[in-house]
Amino acid sequence: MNYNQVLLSFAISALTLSFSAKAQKKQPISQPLVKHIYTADPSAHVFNGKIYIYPSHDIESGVKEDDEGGHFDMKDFHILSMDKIGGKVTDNGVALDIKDIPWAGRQLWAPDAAYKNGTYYLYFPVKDKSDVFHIGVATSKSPVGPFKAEKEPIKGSYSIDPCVFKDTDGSFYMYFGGIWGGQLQRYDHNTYLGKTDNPKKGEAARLPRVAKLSADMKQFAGEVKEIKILDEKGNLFLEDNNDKRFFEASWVHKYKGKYYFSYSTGDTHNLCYAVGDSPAGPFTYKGILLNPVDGWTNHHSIVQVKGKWYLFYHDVQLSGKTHLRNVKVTELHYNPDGTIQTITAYK
Ligand code: FUB
Repeated sequence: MNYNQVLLSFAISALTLSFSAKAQKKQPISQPLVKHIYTADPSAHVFNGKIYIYPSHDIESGVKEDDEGGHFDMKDFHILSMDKIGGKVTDNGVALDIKDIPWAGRQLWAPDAAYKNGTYYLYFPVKDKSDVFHIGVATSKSPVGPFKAEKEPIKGSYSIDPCVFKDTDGSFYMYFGGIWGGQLQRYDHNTYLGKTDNPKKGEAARLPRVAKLSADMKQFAGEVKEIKILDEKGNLFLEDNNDKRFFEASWVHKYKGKYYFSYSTGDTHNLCYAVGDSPAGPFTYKGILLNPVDGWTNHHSIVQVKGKWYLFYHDVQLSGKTHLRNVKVTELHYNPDGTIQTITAYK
């Protein structure tokens, strides 16, 4: 073969490789619910028969990426709504702006919402003016706001990712916590230790927290407690088990009388779940409910709509960038023994 023939054969192989890579490119099982803004961390609820999604609103604020997630520099919330799964999705505009939260410094992260006695409650983590995360609450008479923030964060709240679960007896519980940039490792027995290294191998995995909410939904009614997530032998995970241990993104739902605590494993990008008999645990690890998605974070909610169960989640299909995500939904299925069928977001 002469020089030109070698070049030609290289070019043909490169073309063939690129065509077959394209042919094999994985296809997402769901499409972004909205494309005109970036959205993430979808907490979905059905209020009065309509579906409301309370997501983070991702933006490009120009903050450089750092290990603490400084580039997740969100400044407001937009609430999405739809009459049915697969129906038209409405963006209801700005529901709460960081400038209207008196105690807020920066980074409005993943919210959740609840309804009680004619009032909607929006729960959100944001760093205070000294750069420490706490959880705040804002109220509205409408599920889509505008919401008015309380003057102070919830007393005794810390870290990120609130999830508010209403039990069948009418009690409300808040679950929260997230390690690394979410600062959960800075607390021991609810005491702030100051800036602390990320958890290390050999250490016990940090545990998510739960507290019952007060009757007015604006405070904790009791002590903040750690939630035990146990392996099949009844042992707590170590930090080494980072494909199963808690990182962030708590969500709780109830199915056939059992409590399902689901969460992200963060640096290994799984969404896992554990099952228990009480809202405060302990929960026993059962498996992965969503395999890693495109992007770094994985954060979800699980909700029943008209008798079917759905997983709301996000990936980075629209932008390809870690901090500019888009929310999606797909149906979730249980096995007869109550375990959840693992979802892969691409085929
Ligand atoms: O959206 C900011 C943070 O990223 C959330 O609070 C985490 O759960 C992760 O999704």
